[in-house]
Amino acid sequence: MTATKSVFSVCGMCTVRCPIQVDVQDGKAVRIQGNEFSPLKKGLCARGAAGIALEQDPEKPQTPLIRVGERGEGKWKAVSWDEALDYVADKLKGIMAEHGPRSVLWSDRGGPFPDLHQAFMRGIGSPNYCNHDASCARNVQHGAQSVIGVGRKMVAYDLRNAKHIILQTRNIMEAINVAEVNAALDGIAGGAKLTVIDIRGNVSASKADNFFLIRPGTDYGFNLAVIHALIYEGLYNKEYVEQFVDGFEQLKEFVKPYTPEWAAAETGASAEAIVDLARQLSAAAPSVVWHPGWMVARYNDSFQVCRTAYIINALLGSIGAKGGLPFVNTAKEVGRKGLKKLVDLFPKPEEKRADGVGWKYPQFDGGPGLVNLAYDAIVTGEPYPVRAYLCFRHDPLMAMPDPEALKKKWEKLDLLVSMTFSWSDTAWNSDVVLPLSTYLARESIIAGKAGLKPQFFVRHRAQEPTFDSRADWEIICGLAKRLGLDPLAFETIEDLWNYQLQDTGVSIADFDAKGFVELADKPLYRPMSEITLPTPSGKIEMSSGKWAKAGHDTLPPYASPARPPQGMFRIAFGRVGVHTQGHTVNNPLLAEQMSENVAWIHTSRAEEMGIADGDLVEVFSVRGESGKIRAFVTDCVHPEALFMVHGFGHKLPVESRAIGKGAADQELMPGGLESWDKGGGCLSMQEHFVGVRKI
Ligand SMILES: Nc1nc2c(c(=O)[nH]1)N[C@H]1C(S)=C(S)[C@@H](COP(=O)(O)OP(=O)(O)OC[C@H]3O[C@@H](n4cnc5c(=O)[nH]c(N)nc54)[C@H](O)[C@@H]3O)O[C@H]1N2
Ligand SMILES: Nc1nc2c(c(=O)[nH]1)N[C@H]1C(S)=C(S)[C@@H](COP(=O)(O)OP(=O)(O)OC[C@H]3O[C@@H](n4cnc5c(=O)[nH]c(N)nc54)[C@H](O)[C@@H]3O)O[C@H]1N2
Ligand code: SF4
Ligand SMILES: [Mo]
Repeated sequence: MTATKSVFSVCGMCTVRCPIQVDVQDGKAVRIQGNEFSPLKKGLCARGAAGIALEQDPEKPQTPLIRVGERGEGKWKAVSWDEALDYVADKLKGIMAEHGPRSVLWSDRGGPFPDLHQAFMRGIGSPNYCNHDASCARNVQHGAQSVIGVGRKMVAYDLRNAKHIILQTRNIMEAINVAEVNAALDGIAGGAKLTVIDIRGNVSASKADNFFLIRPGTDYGFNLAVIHALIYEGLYNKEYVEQFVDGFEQLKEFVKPYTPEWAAAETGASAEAIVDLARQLSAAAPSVVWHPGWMVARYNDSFQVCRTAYIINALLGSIGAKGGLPFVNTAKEVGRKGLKKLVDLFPKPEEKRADGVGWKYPQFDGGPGLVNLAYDAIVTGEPYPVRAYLCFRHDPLMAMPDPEALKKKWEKLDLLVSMTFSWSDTAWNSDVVLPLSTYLARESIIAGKAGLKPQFFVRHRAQEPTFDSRADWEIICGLAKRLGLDPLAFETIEDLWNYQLQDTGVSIADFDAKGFVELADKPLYRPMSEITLPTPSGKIEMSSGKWAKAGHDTLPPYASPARPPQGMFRIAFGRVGVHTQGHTVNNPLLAEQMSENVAWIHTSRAEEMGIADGDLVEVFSVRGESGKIRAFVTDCVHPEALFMVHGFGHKLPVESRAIGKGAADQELMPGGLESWDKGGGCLSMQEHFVGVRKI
């Protein structure tokens, strides 16, 4: 046995991308820990520790595959990488010759490395780069942009220094980002209060000082009442508002009817508790973090929930404050040069986007677009036909509502390629599967991370791939070469890294010590007076000028969510600590931790229906789709909600540990692809009712 070497890398078990160090023995990864030089110290979450099982698991695509049967039939021809890349490149050439480069659509799972993907799309001349975010955090992104003019990650959520943390639709203790969990726990240990606003008692709620179990979908009403209390009880920061806020009088007038008493009837929270919360916040201000949420693709007014979270932070003076939401720094703000972008290798296509973002919807962020709207162009041919879809590390058939409707939308595609490190519903329904090496067996491009201390970080390959898979850069540069995109046809990862680093004063060797390179010695908190906000007014906007110009009212009246019809529930979903979305359910180690999901049903409702805890029940949609799942009967969920952890109910025969375990929430949302929040762009996945019957 040879000595163990330790390789600095980046976890890929979820999108958070924590810094890790991997022990490698005889060319195989044997142990993963958090990067000891990072805020993780050596800690990691359960999923991160299970990465080795993923690498070694034979139940994943092991070679490139080309479909030989019908889509979804599961009949494949195994081919070499040359054959697979030639096949995809030839198909793309044919489609582009007939329908133009704009007919090619790309989607991925976002994260820190999309520069390479965007460069590829620019290279071929298509404007249609998208990511998954319409089913995740677009409403927060647009919420931030509408209030402070910049994206949600351009402020930090300074949990470690906070005096009061509010989690609304945000379950920090189970929907994990390791550094964030550590910061929140440090904050709480240092005396910060924790308030949780949720529809069920989750793990975060178990640590809360104040817990509001509210009626599902009433958060906007709750927040308007908090704003009412802050303003009419004189609890907001008047100086800050005068200096930095635009539209305060309009907001004050708007929230007049939304008293705490009104909200009590609407949300189920008591008026006194809402006023008391406002007082607690005022006492802790400006070191308050009212978290604007993460997975907020839930309701038609979720954008307003995110916006009002930022507005509350602004009224408390916490935007820009230490212990609140300080502005982060990029390389530029600390006097350094950023990475050279791969997208700059090619000119920006002039063509408008197929999803309407930037022209039909000028208020939305053009970067990742709204992929669900791009699918409509496949069906309608408007504004032009989309005929090829390259789906990278993204499983829309699990991540979007109503998979049967989505498959129908994809029928007219001439080419559907899935690049993935595990089987997924989307891979199974593709024409070509290109197996991506797991994060332990691939390098990634260098990424820049804005922060109080900005940094560059890199993923090294810890071991060679167990099966015949390739790194993302190998796949994309291989396609680039075949399509004549010479500037992007890098032959080695070092060439690529050197291109990125060329103006930065940082060399690849500088990453050897810690796996990342910090661009500043200590955290830089910039005072509000030094911040230039790119909103139309230059101030924090209570009513967005940009959205108003696009014809959208950002202080709309509250609309009460419909009550479920007699005997039915509102579907609700979320995460659990030991799984990531749908793609770890078949992981040998994590399947052992939790092999199926359960349906949370309130005790009173279960009694009415004769359902006991642990009973097998059938949950059905209004259109008749159904799933079998065990009931978890509890007092800790709102009686209107039926909650389940997302990602279960797999049907693929190639996943022996996941098949037939639990139910799939996305299948219980008929017509869900057409239901989206016009303010923020996210799908509204909890605007659906389900029924339950005992089997
Ligand atoms: N009904 C319902 N729908 C949802 C959600 C829900 O709770 N309920 N959650 C939504 C949310 S918040 C999101 S972010 C999306 C997520 O849904 P997706 O965007 O599809 O994301 P993942 O499941 O994380 O990963 C997608 C695929 O990429 C593959 N993959 C390849 N390489 C990698 C890698 O390096 N790392 C990782 N992690 N995966 C890789 C995985 O195997 C998986 O098949 O789904 C959304 N959709
Ligand atoms: N372990 C683990 N960690 C993850 C992930 C994972 O898959 N697994 N995924 C990552 C990703 S992609 C994301 S986006 C984040 C998601 O992070 P979060 O958004 O924090 O996680 P969720 O569990 O989706 O939802 C948070 C809470 O919203 C509650 N909720 C549902 N409906 C309502 C409502 O109407 N009102 C209120 N107030 N609350 C409601 C749910 O009960 C849940 O407790 O997690 C990230 N971290
Ligand atoms: S939160 Fe867990 S799974 Fe996600 S990147 Fe970090 S260690 Fe990996
Ligand atoms: Mo997400």
